[in-house]
Amino acid sequence: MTARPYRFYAAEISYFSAKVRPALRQKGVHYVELLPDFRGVILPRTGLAFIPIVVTPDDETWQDTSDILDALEGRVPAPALYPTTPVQRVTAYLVELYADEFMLLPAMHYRWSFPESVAKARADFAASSSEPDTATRFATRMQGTLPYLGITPETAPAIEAHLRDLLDRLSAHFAVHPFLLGGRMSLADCALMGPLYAHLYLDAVPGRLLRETAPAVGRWIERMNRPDPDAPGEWLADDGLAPTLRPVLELIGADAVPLILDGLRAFDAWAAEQPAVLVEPSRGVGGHATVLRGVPVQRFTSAYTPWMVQRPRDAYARLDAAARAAVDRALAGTGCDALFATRSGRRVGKRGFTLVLEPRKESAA
Ligand SMILES: N[C@@H](CCC(=O)N[C@@H](CS)C(=O)NCC(=O)O)C(=O)O
Repeated sequence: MTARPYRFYAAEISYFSAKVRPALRQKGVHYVELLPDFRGVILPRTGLAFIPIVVTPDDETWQDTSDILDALEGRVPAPALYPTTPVQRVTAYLVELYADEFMLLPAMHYRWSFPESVAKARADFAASSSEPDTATRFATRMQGTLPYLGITPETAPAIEAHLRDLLDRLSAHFAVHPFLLGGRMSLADCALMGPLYAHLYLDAVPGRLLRETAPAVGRWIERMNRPDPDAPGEWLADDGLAPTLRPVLELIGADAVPLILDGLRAFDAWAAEQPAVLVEPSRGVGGHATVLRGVPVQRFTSAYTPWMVQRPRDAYARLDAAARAAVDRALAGTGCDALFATRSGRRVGKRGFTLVLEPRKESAA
């Protein structure tokens, strides 16, 4: 008898769906991909209108791509997507943070700031929805988020320059290595597929830019979407990072880490003012100023950022002193090391699928 499949509610042009799909395929999981059914499945199961979700063969619901990939790795360990050696493991979480949090800027900018991209995205949204009016309203709402993310005519040149640099550096890397950590896909590649495949490859204006200026990135995208579960390859030996990955980490350290840390500081300042009990923050808890390539940026302060920052920080904190020293050496001078130099005040967790500010432990201080 054939086992029941995993049910993956997702969309081709959805950022976070593109992060999970290659993992399901690399692991050779028996799954079906279904268009999102918000009223019948997603809202009743999660209380949230987010995609993707996964419903397992034994009827568990998984939501939030970081939790989905963690759960999948636990349930289907081979081929592994999470390196167990310290430098590669922390790097994978670091790239996940960058892909999920910072890369929203170029991905949303190139989808919603250019009329040609907007027209295609609106048509794609309508095609993948059973309710075209809802899809249109959703598209309008997404376009309206640009200023909250810090995407304005003033910041656009810096965002575009960042993407061009990223494409150049990834092209140089993928000319030598099939995946970010060597010959095998990891969490880092999966996360980067969100912006690079679902938005920047499929959208009209950046799709041309990618195809014309970064064909090696296009080949990586196609490889990621069609992995062979029987031939997953190997990460670099001895917990190594490729010399060609260093410029990518330097770019993350120069542009993304300072912006993420400014968001985190603003969240921490908000959190310090909250009562000591469990608090359910809204998605945005005010606004803050940051800088990208010397350009002032005003952004909303996301309650989700601290939850994502905890992932690489927790992976780092769990290491013994020798392993931490190895990570410090590997990241020294990239700017990414700044992420591990401080720890934030109050933890963000989940109750069910809901993000919460954990109660303050008065005695722990
Ligand atoms: N952190 C979530 C984010 C999911 C997410 O933002 N999904 C988008 C589509 S790619 C969405 O459903 N957005 C709906 C909204 O923002 O209201 C995850 O990793 O799954």
